[in-house]
Amino acid sequence: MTQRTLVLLKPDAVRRGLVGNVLARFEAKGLRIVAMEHRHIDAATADAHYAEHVERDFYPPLRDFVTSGPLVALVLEGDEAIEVVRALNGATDGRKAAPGTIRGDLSLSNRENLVHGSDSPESAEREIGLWFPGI
Ligand code: IDP
Repeated sequence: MTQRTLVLLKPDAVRRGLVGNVLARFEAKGLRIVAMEHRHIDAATADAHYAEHVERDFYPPLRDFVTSGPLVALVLEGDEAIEVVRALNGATDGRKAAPGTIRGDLSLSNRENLVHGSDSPESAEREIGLWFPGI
């Protein structure tokens, strides 16, 4: 089933010059970029995006991180795109993520783990509406 999913290339990806590397993996897999924007978000946007995490202990440093510099937000489309992107991203903690995944190959951190991908069709709809209300 064709799906759309919201992906963020977080500020560490931009700072480390890994945007091209990560985008190439999604494109090589066959996913299509249907929207993309370079943005530096404020705390209110971070809170809206991570609404389910705002009360968690790990959230204040996560908010500082995602607002620390520009990121690249995009919408990817393809067959089973939500699950496929999550598999390409790898486990949340870069130290534990499998080699071959984005986080497993390129991140050594639980927080600075380069990418976000929507975790369900409901999240994808909500997040795409938040980041790209026009599409
Ligand atoms: P996900 O991005 O793999 O879906 P979530 O559990 O939704 O993981 O967490 C959102 C983001 O919060 C993670 O990608 C990571 O940047 C950060 N995060 C999650 N758990 C921790 C933690 O235990 N310590 C620090 N940061 C965390």
